[in-house]
Amino acid sequence: FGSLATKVERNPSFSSLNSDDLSYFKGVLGEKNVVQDEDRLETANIDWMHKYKGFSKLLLLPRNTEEVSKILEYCNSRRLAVVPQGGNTGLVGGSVPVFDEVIINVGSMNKIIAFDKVSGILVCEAGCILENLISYLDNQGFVMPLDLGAKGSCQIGGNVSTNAGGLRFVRYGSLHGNVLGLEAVLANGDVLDMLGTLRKDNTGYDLKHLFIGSEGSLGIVTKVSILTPPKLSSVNIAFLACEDYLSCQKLLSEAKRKLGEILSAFEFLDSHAMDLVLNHLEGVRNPLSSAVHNFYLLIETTGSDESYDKEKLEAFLLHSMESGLISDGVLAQDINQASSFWRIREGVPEALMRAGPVYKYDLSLPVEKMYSLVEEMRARLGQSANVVGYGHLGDGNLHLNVSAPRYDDTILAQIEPYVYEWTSKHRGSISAEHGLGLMKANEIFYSKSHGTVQLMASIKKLLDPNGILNPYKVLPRSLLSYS
Ligand code: FAD
Ligand code: 2HG
Ligand code: ZN
Repeated sequence: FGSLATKVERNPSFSSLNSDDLSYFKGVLGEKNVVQDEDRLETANIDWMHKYKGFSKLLLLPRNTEEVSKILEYCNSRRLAVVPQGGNTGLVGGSVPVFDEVIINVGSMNKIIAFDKVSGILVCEAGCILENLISYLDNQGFVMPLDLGAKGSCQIGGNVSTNAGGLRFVRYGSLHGNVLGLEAVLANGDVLDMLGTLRKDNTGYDLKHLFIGSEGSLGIVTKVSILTPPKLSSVNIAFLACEDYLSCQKLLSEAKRKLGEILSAFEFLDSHAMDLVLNHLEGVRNPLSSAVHNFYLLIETTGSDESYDKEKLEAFLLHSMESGLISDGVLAQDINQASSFWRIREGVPEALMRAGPVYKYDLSLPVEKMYSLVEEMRARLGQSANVVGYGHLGDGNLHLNVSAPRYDDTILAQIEPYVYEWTSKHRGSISAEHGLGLMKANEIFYSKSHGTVQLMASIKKLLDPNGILNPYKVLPRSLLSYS
């Protein structure tokens, strides 16, 4: 394990579980929702990358908000630390315990509460799996404004708590815009009803935003209301090759100008990412017949006029080919080919996982600077690791991944703090979309001023005075000492 747990000390003010605690939880949740089974706990204690591992002895599965409220109130009074967990697909060590925190998963709270076909507003419980919401909406003629490779496991509560970005951000924007309301339970068990379904509501501070992206450190999200756009009839996807990064950049500017109103994804992967996908995932092949390319781009358009949209995209591709920006390209001819293009892009994290230990950096950077960092890292690390660059180019979000033969302090010392300093120097963010979790809690100052972090810590202390909610995560540990 590449866990940082050894560098973190357990907060001595937290209690350890005893048999009275177990009896209380069983009384509230029923025997079968108080999980002590070793195999179930093993899975819940380890993160998706198998990099972070905790030692929790208890997983609680509440079925409604009232149960969440009762168990949190109890944990707070007993000073039992908790970690909220959704689909456990987080990539920064935020979703698993560091020590013996009680794991609370709202996965049984998976009901759709309401859907308004006129406004497109969906209200649902936080444990709904993203893919189920996507299918539900598809049947209603709508789409989720959020899509990502982990959709089969991640929960909407986890998505909201990480403020996940994903593959359609370039079109629909952040969850801070799309989430219209939510219900959350605070550490002391108080239920905050902010489950509004209004697009406009300027009645004072909009506190729901505190919970969007706070990674379970301020409360447990139990319900969400979200604005969903209508499903449009014409979707086109092109898989393209560029030979240099400057061409990728120019293509992005062109796409924004020429495809603006229909552009729904602009993703890129470099040849290292492509090789990993081709070598580690079954049934995936390069849709471009002509040899090897340096960069691959996936451009998707979504609009309402089949012939107009296709014509537009084809004209854009022809022009890009003639001007030498792209060296090869193919348009998906049917839905199967379209999903095979997406499989390549969405499959990169899985391919990296199969390749072995990986150091992940999720950075916001000016698009024109972004790939220089990948090249610099390649030069720094030489043969000792495979440096891979891909991500949401349309949003200025680079996923820099360093795939190594083993987790190794020498390699880590070559990467950090260099990557963070580089990002800070270019006024980027050290977390574009995955959050800080355990991995980057102490690095927050690379992206936020001292005053801002101090205020964040004050808000944390106000809402969670005993610090029981997802301890050791998000905020620097030096600011979170509790008396
Ligand atoms: P978890 O991993 O279980 O938890 C994540 C964090 O949220 C933790 O801090 C946890 O404590 C907290 N949390 C979970 N549920 C709740 C709740 N109900 N209330 C309060 N706190 C809660 N992220 C992107 O932004 N864009 C991507 O494109 C993307 N693609 C991914 C692809 C793959 C293959 C994988 C494995 C991950 C990807 N991610 C991506 C990471 C991303 O953070 C998650 O997939 C997702 O948003 C987390 O949801 P989850 O339910 O799995 O939450
Ligand atoms: C993606 O965009 C995810 O595929 C995962 O955010 C990124 O693995 C990563 O670094
Ligand atoms: Zn991503």
